[in-house]
Amino acid sequence: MFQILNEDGKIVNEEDVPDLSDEQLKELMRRMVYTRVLDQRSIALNRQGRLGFYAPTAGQEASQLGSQFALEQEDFLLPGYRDVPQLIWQGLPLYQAFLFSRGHFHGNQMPEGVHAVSPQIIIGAQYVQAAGVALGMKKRGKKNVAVTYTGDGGTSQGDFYEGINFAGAYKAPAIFFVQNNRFAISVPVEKQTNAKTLAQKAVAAGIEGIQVDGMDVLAVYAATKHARERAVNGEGPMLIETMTYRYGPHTMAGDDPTRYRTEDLDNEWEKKDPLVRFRKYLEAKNLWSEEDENKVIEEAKEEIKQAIKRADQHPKQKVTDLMANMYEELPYNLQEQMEEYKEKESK
Ligand SMILES: Cc1ncc(C[n+]2csc(CCOP(=O)(O)OP(=O)(O)O)c2C)c(N)n1
Ligand SMILES: [Mg+2]
Repeated sequence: MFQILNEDGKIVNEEDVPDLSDEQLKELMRRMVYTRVLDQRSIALNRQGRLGFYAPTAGQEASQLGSQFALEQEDFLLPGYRDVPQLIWQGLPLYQAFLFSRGHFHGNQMPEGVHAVSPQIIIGAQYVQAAGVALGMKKRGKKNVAVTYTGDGGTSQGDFYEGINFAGAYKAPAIFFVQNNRFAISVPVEKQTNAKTLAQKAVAAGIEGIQVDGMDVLAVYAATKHARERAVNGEGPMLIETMTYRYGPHTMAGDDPTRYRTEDLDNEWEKKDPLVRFRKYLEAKNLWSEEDENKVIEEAKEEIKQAIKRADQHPKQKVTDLMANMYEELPYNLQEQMEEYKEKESK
């Protein structure tokens, strides 16, 4: 397992420490703290009935944000349902992320210049799409990558194998993340596969694979940077397995983690917390203080408050809006339905 920063916030691998400025290091910490607050607020808003679908992210910040930090604006992001943080840092306004949660179509409309699709709910489907997007980039001679994420459970899907195999065959510039948080809802990874690691699945596709400490933001960043460089230089795709953990439930729809996870396991992983170890590292360099942290927390709370307000004020979704956003040209049967709904909505 590739690691740079250990649980105590100490560098264990001098050679691979990424070349990041002090400002960049602080920005990474800021994003992780912000995202932890966003997770807590999203859970609360969901419980108040003010958000819809939500998949908790606490524990996975290093895996999610360390990888996104290594991307360029023109890279194309294909996230899964838990990967809303990457989308936000790639440029999706927060109020739109909230609208996505509520099932409003405007949550799926990427602003100009944000190269991404909305989070995929079908497990693994984004892997095939990422291979296609990456091949398109290659054919156009673009020096960019397509980046996608799935979970440990996702690696059992056919689409997972199809995606990595296709991208491998065409040396398409894709980066495939497997965020191994050890559970697919309640199913532990040991029951998911007999493979010793998920990264080794890359071998069958003839592509590079690496297992990374997903609680170590520097390791995730460095691995992604490396994968990106290889890919844009025509050396083909890469599979990155990040070893991580979700502290919360699978989603807010009602699973109870105490029924499938032991307290010992939770405790073991909380000791590896990505924010704790990175904070220790930055504090030792005099780059972070309690004051910095509190400032980020307050800023995050305020921005979240404004974003939810804006989402509340956004016009309610109509059935005709939904239909108008599905096709460039409506098929005749939907045209008929469109007329019917227009009539209903006018009343
Ligand atoms: C094709 C498909 N099958 C089943 C589901 C239901 N489902 C939603 S999440 C999930 C588990 C996914 O686990 P994993 O890939 O480990 O990702 P994680 O949620 O842990 O991030 C399942 C089976 C689905 N959304 N799509
Ligand atoms: Mg999982």
